[in-house]
Amino acid sequence: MKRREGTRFPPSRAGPGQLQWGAVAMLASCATAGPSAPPLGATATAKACVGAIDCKPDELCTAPQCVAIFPRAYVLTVEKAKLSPYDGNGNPWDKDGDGDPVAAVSVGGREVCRSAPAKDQLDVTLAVACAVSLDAKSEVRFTLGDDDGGTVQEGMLKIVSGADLVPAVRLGFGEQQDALGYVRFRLAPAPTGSSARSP
Ligand SMILES: [Ca+2]
Repeated sequence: MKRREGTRFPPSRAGPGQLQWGAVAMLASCATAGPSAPPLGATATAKACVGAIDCKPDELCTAPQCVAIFPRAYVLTVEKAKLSPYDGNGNPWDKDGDGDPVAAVSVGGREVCRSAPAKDQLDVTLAVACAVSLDAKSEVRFTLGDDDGGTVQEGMLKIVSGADLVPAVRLGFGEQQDALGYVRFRLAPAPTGSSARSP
């Protein structure tokens, strides 16, 4: 049988440090296919729970029991990125139109995910998932910038500690914002048995 030539998958546009949503989803689904393991952070004295109200402030309810919030693996999903109409100097982000928001997340100085630039959309809905491993001292950095010719101009930097993310863990979402824009994210425990990149 003659082999067909000229049919190729489109090349990935992501660089080595850029995690793509599809790749994360695949990892998660593979990781949950095996036999279940005890939840990370579970202890012999773990309290039974059906919701967060049953657990201590520094615990999560991963039914049927409370587990420590840290350390454990999470999926941090960037859901929204919004740029102000002007940069920090009061100028338009681009000469050719509105800014092109790019959101990125790093943990401990290592970038774990980055959204594709949204061309001329100041307010963009995203679904960029990052597999992260967090402890109480983890530094999670959200970067929101304008993509200009492939170079990200950082318009906003926010550094938060893992401890600051506790309310987001318990509520499931949070926001990092300043005058130039904001990043909305959702933080959820990673599926049991899945792996995350170490900070
Ligand atoms: Ca633009």
